[in-house]
Amino acid sequence: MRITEARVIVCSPGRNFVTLKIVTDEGLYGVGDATLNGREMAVAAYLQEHVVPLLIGRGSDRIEHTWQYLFKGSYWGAGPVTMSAIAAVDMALWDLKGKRLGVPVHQLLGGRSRDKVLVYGHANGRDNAETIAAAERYRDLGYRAIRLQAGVPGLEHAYGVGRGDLFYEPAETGSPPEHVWSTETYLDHVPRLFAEAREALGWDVHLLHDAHHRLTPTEAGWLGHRLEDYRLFWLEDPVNDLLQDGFRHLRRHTRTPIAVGEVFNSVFQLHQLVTEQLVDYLRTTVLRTGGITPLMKIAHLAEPYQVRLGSHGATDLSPITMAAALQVDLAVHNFGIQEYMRHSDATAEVFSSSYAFDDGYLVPGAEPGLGADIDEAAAARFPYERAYLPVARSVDGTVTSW
Ligand code: GCO
Ligand code: MG
Repeated sequence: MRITEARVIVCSPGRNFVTLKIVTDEGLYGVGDATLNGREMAVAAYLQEHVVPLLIGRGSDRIEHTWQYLFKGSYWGAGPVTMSAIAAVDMALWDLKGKRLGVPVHQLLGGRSRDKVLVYGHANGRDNAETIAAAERYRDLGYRAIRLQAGVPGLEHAYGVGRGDLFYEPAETGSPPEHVWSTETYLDHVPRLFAEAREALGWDVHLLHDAHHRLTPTEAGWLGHRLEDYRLFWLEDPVNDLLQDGFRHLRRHTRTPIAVGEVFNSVFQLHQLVTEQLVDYLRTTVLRTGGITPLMKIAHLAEPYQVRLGSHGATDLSPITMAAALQVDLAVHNFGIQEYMRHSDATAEVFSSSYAFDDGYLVPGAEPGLGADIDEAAAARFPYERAYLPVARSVDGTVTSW
């Protein structure tokens, strides 16, 4: 099968998405997600100008070879724009191979290691009571794992809060929203949130929390230690993900399990974390790290160290990424949990998917390929709108991690 056309589709059904559709001379097509939140058009241009011309006329079946060609051929190594673009090609080629052979992609990755994929939902509210009420709603829907993000008294905004209790979408059209951040206020508050949550929800549900890269290793060690009493499933991104040495320091101070890696673009950002067993879960996704092909290698590296996958699954990853992630989650042995933030109704008008939520798990459909698609006519009804992620400042005005 030869590639005859590759279309870059940018749309904004509730938020921006960049999608690649690769069409072949046999009439089959494959789809891939290339969305990089807040910097979408950089990836669209990279694909259009630098990748699409290299795909036309190429055989669609040489996935590893094409991956290496695009990665090594670019010379500059792994960065978020390059890897998001390569990921879209990789997903689309796996989709095509599955469709051509008439099997879901997990069959090509070795078949199912499990029947269904444990997911966690994102409960949020302006204060602890609202957040706990949202968690109760999730539990009523059947969720067995829930991430709690609450507003912090004294701070106008906190990561993870907004747009309804079961939804969260940080990007805003127009200029970047600015939030004021105080680590002291936050550290004071989070243990109280989990104390109240365990009191209200009991112990029969997994609880998670995202610190969103904002703490120093010492602060994170202190927080992890304080949270031990509430037995978290994980504390996510406690420190800047790229500071691998910071995790050694953190590990000495807490037994709370640690998850990192939603911003990682390559195995080189995580190999030390894995081989020194400094973390418990990798948040690395198919999209950010260059596709299914490299994520399978990362999973295999992590398996003997008992580090498990806990892939990022926020709303800025389109249903195509979610479908691709589920194929990996089903196949690898060392799967832990999958983040599942629900997409908006507008997003569902444009993207179709065959996975379904059932009693705390996502169950992928049995259709060939990835099991997700884009309706281009529907996409055209939602034109791109420039949008930015928030920027945070400390109380004295210093720019800090959001
Ligand atoms: C998560 C993430 C997201 C990110 C978002 C940025 O754990 O789901 O931290 O909420 O902030 O994906 O685009
Ligand atoms: Mg996160």
